[in-house]
Amino acid sequence: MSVPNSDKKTTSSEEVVSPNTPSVMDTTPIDLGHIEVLQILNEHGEVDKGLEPDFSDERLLEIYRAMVLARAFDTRMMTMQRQGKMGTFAPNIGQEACIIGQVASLTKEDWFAPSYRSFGAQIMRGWSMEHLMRLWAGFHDGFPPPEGVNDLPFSIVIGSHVLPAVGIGMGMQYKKKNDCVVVNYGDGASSQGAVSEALNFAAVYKAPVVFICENNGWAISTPTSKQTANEILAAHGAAHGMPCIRVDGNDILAMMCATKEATERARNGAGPTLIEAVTFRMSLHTTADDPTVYRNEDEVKMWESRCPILRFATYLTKKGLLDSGAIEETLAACEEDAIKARDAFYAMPPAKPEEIFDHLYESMPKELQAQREEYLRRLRQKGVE
Ligand SMILES: Cc1ncc(C[n+]2csc(CCOP(=O)(O)OP(=O)(O)O)c2C)c(N)n1
Ligand SMILES: [Mg+2]
Repeated sequence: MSVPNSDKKTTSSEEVVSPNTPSVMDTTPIDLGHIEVLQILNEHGEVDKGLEPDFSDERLLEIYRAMVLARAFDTRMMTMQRQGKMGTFAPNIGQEACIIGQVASLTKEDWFAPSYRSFGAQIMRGWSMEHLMRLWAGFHDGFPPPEGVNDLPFSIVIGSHVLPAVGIGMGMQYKKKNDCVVVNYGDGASSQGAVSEALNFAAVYKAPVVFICENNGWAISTPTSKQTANEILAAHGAAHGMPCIRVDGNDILAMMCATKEATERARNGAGPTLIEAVTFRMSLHTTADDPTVYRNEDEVKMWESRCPILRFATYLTKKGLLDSGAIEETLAACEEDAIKARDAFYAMPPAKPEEIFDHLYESMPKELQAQREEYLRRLRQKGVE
C-alpha cells in the first residue's frame, strides 16, 4: 500500500506544531458583565427612585391583587391535589412577579404562549379559575383557550411552543399588524434545540416576539449549573443578535418595565428581545416531585427572604396604598374567589369514560371502535355508567 508523502517522516506531534507558534485564540471566557441587570425594587421593598415607574395607584393595586390571586389559586390547587380531587399540578409559588409582570403590558390583540407554570398570567389574560382547574384535572374541554383570548394552550413538552410563538409573530408581520407575542420557557427548556431555532428565526426576521426565559434555578432536579456552562441565560439573546437583559424576576416593577419596553419595541417593528427573569421555584416541581431529595434547605430559606409578594406589599405600604388590614382583606377575597372556583369546578359534569376515544380521528377506525366497545363492556361489568 502506498502512503502519500510517506517519505516525509514525522516522529512526534511536537514536530508538526512548533511550540513557538503564537496562539491565535483567546480562550478566556467572554466577559458577560456588560449584560444589563435590572432591579427596581430590592428585597427590602426599597425602590430605586431613578427607575421608579409612574404606574397609577389603581394599576399597582390591580397587579398586587393578581399576584395574590395567583398564589391563592396555587395554594387551593395544592390542597385539592392532596385531597385526590385534582390531577398532577405544577406550582408557581415564588414566581408571581415573573409571571404577572410578563403579561401586564399585553393587549387583547397580542398573543401569549405559555409553558405549564403560567396560570397566574392565564388568569390575567381572561381564563377563569374553574376553566384552569378543569384543564389540570385532565378534561379535554379545559385545554382550548376561552373565546377571544389570544393564548396558546400551555405546553408541557418543554420548549415546543417557542417556535410556534415565533410563527405567530411572523404571521403578525405578514398581516402588517402592530401586535406582539410573549412566550416563556424555563432554564431547562433553554437547552432544547427548538428554542435556539426560535431565537434565530425571530432575530433574523425581526419578529415581534418577547422571549421570557424563566431561570428559576432548577429543571426538576437539575440545577442551572449543570444545565449550562454559562449561567447568564440572557446571553442567548446576544448570541442570536437581539437585545437582551437579565431581570430580577422577583421584582414586579422590573418585570413590568422590562416587558413593557420590549413589547413596545416589538410592536414598533424593532424586533425581538430576550428577558432572562432570575427567580426561584419555592415549591415542588410538580405534585409528583419531592425537592428535599435534591435541594438544600438553606437555598430555599435564602429565597424566602426575596418573596415577590412581600416585597411589593412593603413598597405599596410605604407608598400609603396598603396597610395590614388591606393586605388581609386582599388575601381573604382572593382565597374566597379560589374557593368559589373550586365549587364551580366540582359542580361541573364529570367526564364520560368513552370520551378518551372521541378526539383522535374524524372517523374512528374499526379496530379502535372495537376497543371502545370492549372498554365500555368492561366498565358496565364493573358497574361504571
Ligand atoms: C421535551 C421534554 N423533555 C423532557 C420533559 C420532562 N420535563 C418536564 S418539566 C422538565 C424540566 C423543565 O425545567 P425548566 O425548563 O427549567 O422549567 P421549570 O419546570 O423549572 O419551570 C422536564 C425535563 C418534557 N416535558 N419535555
Ligand atoms: Mg427551571
